[in-house]
Amino acid sequence: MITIERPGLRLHHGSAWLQAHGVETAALRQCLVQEIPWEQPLVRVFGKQHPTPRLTCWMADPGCSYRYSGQVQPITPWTPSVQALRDLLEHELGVRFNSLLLNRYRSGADRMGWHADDEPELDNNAPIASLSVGVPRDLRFRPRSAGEAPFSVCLDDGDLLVMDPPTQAHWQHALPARARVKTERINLTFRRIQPRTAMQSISTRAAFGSAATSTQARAGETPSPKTSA
Ligand SMILES: O=C(O)CCC(=O)C(=O)O
Repeated sequence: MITIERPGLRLHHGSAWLQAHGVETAALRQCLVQEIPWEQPLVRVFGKQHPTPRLTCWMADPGCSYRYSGQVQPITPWTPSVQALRDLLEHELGVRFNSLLLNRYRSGADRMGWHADDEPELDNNAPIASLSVGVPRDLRFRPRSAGEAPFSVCLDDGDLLVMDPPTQAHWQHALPARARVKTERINLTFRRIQPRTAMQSISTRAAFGSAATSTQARAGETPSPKTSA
């Protein structure tokens, strides 16, 4: 694993981490495509509804619900292949994740806007662990206040990226569109949330990536780097 450090940020990047742990990523991707009930929720941005520019699924322990664009999303129970990944991460990182956002980017047109995973219901002492399968995509990072230069981490098939606290307090991330990318990528971002306060929105803040406020973020256009969530 490579550690990337900046003021207020610490990431651990494991290349081909899944393959190194015996996972066949092409088979995993096929399995996820088939077994996950993918949805394309509508999100309200500046009073207008838009389909989120990617497919998603919220998977979690009972009680770990969240609200998306004003609607409570159903919890999808852990599927066998995702449960196996959760167990592997627990074994390797010593963290029991209780919730997961899956994002399926069908091509380079699908994207996610600037946001930080800093909702109040998240356990801000726990890391966030992200697994990627499929075509490589750049995950961009930028500081929430001026000073440090933005940078990218290229997340390739099978990669693990762990974001340690307090990264979310000081940095945002985004997955920009890439016109030349024609094939698919699935990302699984495992989190620890506090079930009591879980009825809150991961995504009302992140729908279209204009990155502006926590009610808009996360979907996909590239906003001004000056804007913070
Ligand atoms: O697809 C990715 O790598 C980013 C996912 C992400 O930012 C999130 O789920 O919060």
